[in-house]
Amino acid sequence: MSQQLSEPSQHYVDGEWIDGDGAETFESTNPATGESLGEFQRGTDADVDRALAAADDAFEEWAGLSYTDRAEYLWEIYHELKERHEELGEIVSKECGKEISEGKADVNEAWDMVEWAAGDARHPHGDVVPSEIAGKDAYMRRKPRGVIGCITPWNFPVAIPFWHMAVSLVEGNTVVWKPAEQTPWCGQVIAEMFAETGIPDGVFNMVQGYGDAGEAIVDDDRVQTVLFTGSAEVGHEISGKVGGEAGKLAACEMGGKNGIVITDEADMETAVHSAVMSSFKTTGQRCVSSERIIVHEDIYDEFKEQFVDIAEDVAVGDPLDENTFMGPLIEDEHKDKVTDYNDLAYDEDVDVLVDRTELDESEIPEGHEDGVWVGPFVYEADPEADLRVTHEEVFGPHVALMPYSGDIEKAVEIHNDTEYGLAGAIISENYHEINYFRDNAEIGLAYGNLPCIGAEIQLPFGGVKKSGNGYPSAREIIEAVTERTAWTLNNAEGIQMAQGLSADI
Ligand code: UN1
Repeated sequence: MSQQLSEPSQHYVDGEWIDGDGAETFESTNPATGESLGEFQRGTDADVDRALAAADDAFEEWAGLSYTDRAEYLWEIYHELKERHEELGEIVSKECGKEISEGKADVNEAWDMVEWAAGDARHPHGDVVPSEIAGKDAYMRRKPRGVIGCITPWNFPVAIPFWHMAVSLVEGNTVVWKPAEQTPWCGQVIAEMFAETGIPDGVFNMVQGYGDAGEAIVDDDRVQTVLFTGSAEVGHEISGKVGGEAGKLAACEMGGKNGIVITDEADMETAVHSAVMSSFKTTGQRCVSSERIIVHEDIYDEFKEQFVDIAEDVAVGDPLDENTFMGPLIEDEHKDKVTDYNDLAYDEDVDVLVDRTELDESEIPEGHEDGVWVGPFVYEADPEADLRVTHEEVFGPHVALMPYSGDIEKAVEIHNDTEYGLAGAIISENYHEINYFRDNAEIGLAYGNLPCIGAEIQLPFGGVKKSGNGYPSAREIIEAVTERTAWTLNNAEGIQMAQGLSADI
């Protein structure tokens, strides 16, 4: 563990590592082994208050710097993330259980985001608008909003914090960040990186802790924008609270019950690969993971046979072993949830095709007996049936195969039959079908002949319906972390006004 600090690890506030106000600590646990990775101070309301005060004080001076001067700190982090790719990827894998190539991909996505944000310091940031009156100049200019509260999840413990913070900081805001309680070590490492850049005190602040610390951030009046990525339950609570407060904004990106439509004009290899990647990578624990595979009846049997074969065989195990496809679930409580949904599938009388809820002892690698193991669970369900398992998000390798008959309109109707609307994919070689899906699927992230995981950071990332109310990432986040000023300047003699107004008195 990259510890230059006293144990248990501290919060980073106002340019200093500080002891928290409370005496309580919590542990980070490796979900593949059950071993402790370190002890962390649990943030209290008082700790959050201190961080917010520091961020508030630091804002004016930070906002007064140029974009490129602010971006310099991010460029340092960009190089550090690249240099420490292997080491940081391993930390991600150990702390959140993603297999090692995914652990490294998390770090890769983080530097992509930092590169985008720091590079954005040299992009145009507003609009020059033609005034309706000759002799007037009209512009839209942006300015930072102030203190941004960032609450991030454990499944992308390095990438998502940079989705939230990189653009926010380059735009001239200050931040108070609470990493997920399951991945405080990643939080610690990121805070160490910021500390090493010498970023002015109070611009970046990190408080470790649980939901109560997050709530203290959300509830405070000094916070101008709350950025949240995580569960629908918490996201809707935050949106509800913040939505009622004048001048405060929330951008929340939540879960999904994502579907893949495979038509009778699909290439079978693309279909099987895309479905397997989308359903089982990250052990189904991406907000964009798919849990509904909607397959045309003419190719259903062939698809089912190939998909089931892979689901039965796919390697679950030590995330640090390069042959592993799926690591463990994040924690026991989550395994209980996934198991309950697998049990519910039997209660709802679907046809279970693969059930690896409990792995065979021989499948569990030595030294990993205390890991949170679960394998794929695959079942066949009638797409017209009103089932909880095919409509509620499980966030695990729990997948319904749903055969459909009819045309692309029917397939998309089934696809849209969920309260969520985050990600989805169509597998087809027919451009009419592909375009119909693109135009009618009720989702924020749509893929053609690809898995529905693995977004590119320069695209908007967010959902519709119950999946979110904003885009806490890349280009779109700028709307949540800046104010727009409409600036009009008269260069002519005398006052000339729009709307036909006369300035005569
Ligand atoms: C999430 O799963 O919580 O596109 C968001 C992807 C990732 C998703 C991150 N960037 O697969």
